[in-house]
Amino acid sequence: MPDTSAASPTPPGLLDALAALLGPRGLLTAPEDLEPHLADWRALYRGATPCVIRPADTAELAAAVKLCASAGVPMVPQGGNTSMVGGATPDESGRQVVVSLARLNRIRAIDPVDMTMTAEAGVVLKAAQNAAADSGCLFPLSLGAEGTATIGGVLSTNAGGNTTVRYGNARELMLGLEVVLPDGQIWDGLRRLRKDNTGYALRHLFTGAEGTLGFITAAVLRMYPRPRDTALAFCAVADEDAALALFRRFRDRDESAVRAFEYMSGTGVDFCLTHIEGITLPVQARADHYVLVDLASPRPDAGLRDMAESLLGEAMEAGEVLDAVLAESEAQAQKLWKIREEHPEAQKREGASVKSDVSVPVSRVPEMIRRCSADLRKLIPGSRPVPFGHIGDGNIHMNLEQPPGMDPAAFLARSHDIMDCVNAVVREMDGSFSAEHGIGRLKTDMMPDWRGGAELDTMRRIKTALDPWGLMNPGKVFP
Ligand code: FAD
Ligand code: 2HG
Ligand code: ZN
Repeated sequence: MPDTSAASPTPPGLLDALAALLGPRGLLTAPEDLEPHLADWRALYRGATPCVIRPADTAELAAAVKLCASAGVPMVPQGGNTSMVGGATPDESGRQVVVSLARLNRIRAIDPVDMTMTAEAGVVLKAAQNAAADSGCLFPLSLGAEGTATIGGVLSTNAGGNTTVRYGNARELMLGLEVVLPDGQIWDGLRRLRKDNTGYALRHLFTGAEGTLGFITAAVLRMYPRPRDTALAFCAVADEDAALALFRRFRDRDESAVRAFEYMSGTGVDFCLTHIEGITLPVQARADHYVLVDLASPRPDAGLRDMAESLLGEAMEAGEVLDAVLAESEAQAQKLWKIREEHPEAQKREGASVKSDVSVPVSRVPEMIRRCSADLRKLIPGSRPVPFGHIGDGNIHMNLEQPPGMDPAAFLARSHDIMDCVNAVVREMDGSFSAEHGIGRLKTDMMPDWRGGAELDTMRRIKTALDPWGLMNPGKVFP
């Protein structure tokens, strides 16, 4: 059994053995090289590590994992390090080794007949999308961090994003996996089968496990026909109910065409107008609520623009839509999407904010936004609720911005009160406290309350079976 006592430093000889195995490109130890790997995107955590391992391929990773495992050294998988919950950051002990998958960045195969792509874990999501497009197909997963987030990261968090409403979460876009287990064994499950009922679906265990069960090194991804007709509308809507009513109009007319349907508050759009260059308000007058309706179809004659005009006209007559703009070009469509995508960055620049990535049944979203906003304003007078996100999935980022002028640290000290305030409403509605970002380090203390009893117990048994020494991403997911 390896020595896993918290007090033990990096075992002598391990760094030399890793250096001999991985070469200078595969092992970073200089402080300036470690720096980008130590903190998370939100700057919630800052850890320490003796080194960053950057293997060139699966076999090298497996050999490095064997070395670390036999030395009892904990390992933290890291992809693009865009986690919203501190999932890829080492702790402060200085014992946890960061394992970056960045050099496993090959697209091994693309098959437009099977509609599959075999991509390594370090392939950046945007690169996977581009590779699919080059082969005349679509890899539909899309999120604000797609220029940095990796295939290994999106699968390990079962990321959602903007197109879940049409194509599902990352899990639904994955057919097979290759994994390096915590003891260094390689499991080759890179099957590209649509049907494969052969015992436990291990691939689904590693998806969403946030690096606590092993390293995803490659995946078979599912592609779709590329869109040949698109339409995009940015709408000012009367209220939260009108946003949902508009979603239903589009969904009920042609569910398969609704690629994304995103809600934004007036406050969030105001922040984007203030802080992000190149953003202008596309509609005539400011509103308290907006939605972005993104339509796409593989049929060139789908007539999506006509459909959008007709449904928006009906919605205006019904008083749901106050004003709307349809993109006239791809460039304008991108500009409209930018307003939505820059919400996290604009919130960051406005000051301190606390995020609550929650979901409720779609029908309850308007009530949830209203109740949470009212409760949050009461909890911290002057604070500014900034709800936005994936209304079609019932997943709203029920975020709260600090009151202007308040000390950011004093506001952040209330983080848990703020999240509890939102979660209390969400719980009453049979929702979830973690819709798409995962648990990471941030939400481990919520697990017993929300997923306690048989559920957490079963998760622990699975964890112990696969990682008996607790070396994989310790301090994440489990309290
Ligand atoms: P990392 O942050 O590096 O890691 C995430 C977790 O996965 C960690 O626990 C890590 O240990 C583990 N991990 C990473 N790679 C592997 C691997 N190969 N094997 C095993 N474990 C691994 N998320 C959404 O779901 N929807 C959104 O719309 C969305 N928008 C975002 C917008 C912005 C601006 C930002 C900064 C983040 C956003 N996120 C979103 C969160 C984040 O991008 C996702 O969680 C993404 O899936 C993380 O990918 P990554 O490669 O950066 O993973
Ligand atoms: C998004 O939908 C991401 O843009 C980030 O999930 C959400 O910043 C957030 O709270
Ligand atoms: Zn989101």
